[in-house]
Amino acid sequence: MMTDSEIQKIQAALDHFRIETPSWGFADTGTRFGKFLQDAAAIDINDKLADAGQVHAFTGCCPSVALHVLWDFSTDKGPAEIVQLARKYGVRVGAINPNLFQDQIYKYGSICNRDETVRDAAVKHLLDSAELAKHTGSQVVFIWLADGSNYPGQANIRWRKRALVETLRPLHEALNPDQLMLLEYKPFEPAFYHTDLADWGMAYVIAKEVGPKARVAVDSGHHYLSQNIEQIVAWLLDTGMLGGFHFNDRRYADDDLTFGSIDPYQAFRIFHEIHFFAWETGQQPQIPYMIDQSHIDKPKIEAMIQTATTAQELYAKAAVVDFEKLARHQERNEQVDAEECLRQAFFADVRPAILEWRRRQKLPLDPLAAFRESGYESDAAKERKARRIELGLTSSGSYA
Ligand code: LRH
Ligand code: MN
Repeated sequence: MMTDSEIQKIQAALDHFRIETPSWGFADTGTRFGKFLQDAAAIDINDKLADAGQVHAFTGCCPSVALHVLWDFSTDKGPAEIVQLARKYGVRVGAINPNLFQDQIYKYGSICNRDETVRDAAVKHLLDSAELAKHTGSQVVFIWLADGSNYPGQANIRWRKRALVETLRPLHEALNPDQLMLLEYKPFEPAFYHTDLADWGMAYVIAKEVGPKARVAVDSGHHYLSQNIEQIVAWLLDTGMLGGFHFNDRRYADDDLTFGSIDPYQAFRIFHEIHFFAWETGQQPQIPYMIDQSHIDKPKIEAMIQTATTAQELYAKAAVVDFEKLARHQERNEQVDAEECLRQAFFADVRPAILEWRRRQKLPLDPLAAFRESGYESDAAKERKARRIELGLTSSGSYA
């Protein structure tokens, strides 16, 4: 049974736990082998924000939506219209994600490209993204770079490292004092020999050289299977360089599967390092938690609700680790007892306390079931299927 203090810890943890949904998680996405269309998938930014509004309405913990500049903004839907739309659906615009990976000019990289005109175009896109963030009231510009090479000798890695700092500085200067630029590292894909921002250390070095508004972003899928992600999180916390997360899960590589679906204990260990840091320092770190997933076959809104409630459950479990006891066992190298502190919490049934939180928030006790009963998805499927035919958006497009 949960003690009253454990139930209070869970209530307090859920009161501040918020996780941002990605606009692109509501639209049809695929792999290089194709994309399977879903009738209910979002077609445009209005649909994406409407669907994100559903996730927040049923879970109470997803008030903001991350946007991807080239996928969400257009000439007829500028920042002001999008802010209005978000408000209409009960959410707000979150992180702004520039896109320096899909334009043909970026074949040999964007900000690390040897061609100055390409680097200039990339810097302009970053500055445009900063302007968008100011108009949408976003605190965060979230940067992921596909930049890298595919063969030994193809690239001067040191030259490209220096180019990273030179071309990221203008964005840093353009940001408001309360805005942050997050550098998201990734070891490989789409580059398969070297990636310019391949791991946390490289992102850390570049962020330090760029300036105090630069931080490191941790996408849980951007690690080798043998890497200890929670150790990276602990180091970034301890150095004040942890900028935010892209949460998902994977069995092999950057699979972008739903968070906690493959290795929930991994997710728990990450949340443990954050709660343990807060307990030890007395500071609750202000970390933007975001989802970054691609729902290839799962119904997208259901997958997002499943992700948000799983994240709540794992965050709540990690909040009830007995940190006094743990710290004592750690000092005395009592490893079995120390590990038992985490296992006790991980295997604790926190669901009654979460139901209590939902009851207090006047939220449905079972968000997924309530969403299914709402009939929103079948209505959306009917309307969007017809609209797709009208817009001629019926083909999924093939790899080759
Ligand atoms: C790259 C990434 C990055 C994005 C994209 C959608 O793998 O994680 O965060 O912008 O996925
Ligand atoms: Mn990501």
